[in-house]
Amino acid sequence: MAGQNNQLKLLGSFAGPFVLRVKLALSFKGLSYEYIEEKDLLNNKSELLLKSNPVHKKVPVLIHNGKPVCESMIIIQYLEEAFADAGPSLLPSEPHERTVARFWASYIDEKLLSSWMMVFRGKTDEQKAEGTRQSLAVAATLEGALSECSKGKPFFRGDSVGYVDVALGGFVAWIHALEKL
Ligand SMILES: N[C@@H](CCC(=O)N[C@@H](CS)C(=O)NCC(=O)O)C(=O)O
Repeated sequence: MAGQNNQLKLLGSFAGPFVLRVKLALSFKGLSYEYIEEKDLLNNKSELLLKSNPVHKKVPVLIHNGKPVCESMIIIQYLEEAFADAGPSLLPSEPHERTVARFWASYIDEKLLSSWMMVFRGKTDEQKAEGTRQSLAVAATLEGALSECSKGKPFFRGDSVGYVDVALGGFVAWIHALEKL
């Protein structure tokens, strides 16, 4: 648990899928934190955000005892290391399994997101159709990996929730929206 000498703050925005990843990880680990909503993320970023994440100027940012950590999956790796005794470990301890989890989380960020963006932001019907085609191909690859790694169990690594589930879990609402589109 984050005690008085272990102060955690999370800068976020309410609909942010990347923020949700960090909220999920904090919750699975049972870590308490102060949540600070970035009220006008797109038009008027707070001083705290600009100071804490001067490179990307994006949320989430975790601030641990005054020190900022940026980028959702890097924050989760940080939580694993800085709070190793808190709650269940999200990354497997075995080095190869750990690397496989990182590989698929990075695949989600690099491939799934870029194809979704094509659907949401494509300017022509052709661009949107190409985005849909790529999204379905990427999802099929992910499905294959999920069924191979989970061995029919509910989570990516089997019985317990982990790093890849958290990487995808932030997007559940988006996936429903994409299905409608
Ligand atoms: N790669 C980043 C992406 C973060 C991101 O895109 N955050 C969005 C909100 S969910 C944001 O801050 N957008 C503000 C902007 O683009 O100016 C991560 O994983 O944390």
